[in-house]
Amino acid sequence: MTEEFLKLLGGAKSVVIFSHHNPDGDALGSSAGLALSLNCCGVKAAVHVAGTWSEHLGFLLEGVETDEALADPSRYDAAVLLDCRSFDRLGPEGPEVAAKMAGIPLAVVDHHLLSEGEIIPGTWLVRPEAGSTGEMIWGVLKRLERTPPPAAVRALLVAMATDTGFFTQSNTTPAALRAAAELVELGGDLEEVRRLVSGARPLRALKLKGAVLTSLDVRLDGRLAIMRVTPEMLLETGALMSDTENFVELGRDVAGVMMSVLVKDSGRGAGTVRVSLRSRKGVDAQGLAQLFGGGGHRQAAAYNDPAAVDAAGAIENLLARVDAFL
Ligand SMILES: [Mn+2]
Repeated sequence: MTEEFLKLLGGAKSVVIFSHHNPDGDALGSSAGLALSLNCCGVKAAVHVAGTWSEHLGFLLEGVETDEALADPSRYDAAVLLDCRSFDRLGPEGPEVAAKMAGIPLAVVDHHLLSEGEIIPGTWLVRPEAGSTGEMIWGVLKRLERTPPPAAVRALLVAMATDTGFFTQSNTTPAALRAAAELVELGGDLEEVRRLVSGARPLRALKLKGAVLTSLDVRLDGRLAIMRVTPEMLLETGALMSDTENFVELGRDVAGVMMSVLVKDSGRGAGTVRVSLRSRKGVDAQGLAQLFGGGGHRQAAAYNDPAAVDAAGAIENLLARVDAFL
């Protein structure tokens, strides 16, 4: 952690926090955890959320000041970008946000893999070995000697738990477990976190899960599992695309599957079909995602297929290139 990074975040009196488009548990949890912890020590912290998020994670934003309009960016003396490294990752509103924030010092906290030759300036904190951005935020708070309030402890545990598959995936390092243990010592309750994250889904999300499971197909001698979400499935179940969080994991439950793929087609045409990948150890999901302009981690990656207009097209394009990875 550079001194420059700590000075920027430690010295700021008013901070705005961003994370990637359609934030997941780690993005929302680390945003809320940081905002609530900064609020506690007299810093004004607001969160700007881009896109949509899974409804059951809404509790994370309770008590958090949000700033969706960004009407007066000059009120902030620092911006923080979490779980990604570019305002491009904010989706359609990325360029507008980048322009608004142009004059504000930026601190980046991210655990995604670096591209070759990528240079890390002093106000970037990038640790691809970290299990989650939540784990990194906890490290930052310790260095700044800030004690998170109970809601922030919970939010950071949600971030860590959701990004590590409840501390079971290969990114669950000793450091990740230690970070979680420290938060449990501060009063964090993993049973409560599990209930909030996995036990409070809307019915429509389970109906969609059933349809997605029905679509499960294995290819390449059982090494590849492919599932899809189609506009028809969304219509039939009344579910939203944001209800599909973690569905991609389902394919990995099939014996022999080395990579699980979820193709998400919301019916908006070319460039919008999202492909999520989860792989077993030794299979490079990120390398495959990069072929299509995406990224992520070695065993969890995603991309928007630039050429496909629907799920069937994205599956065809995937099958043409996936062989080399399995
Ligand atoms: Mn993450």
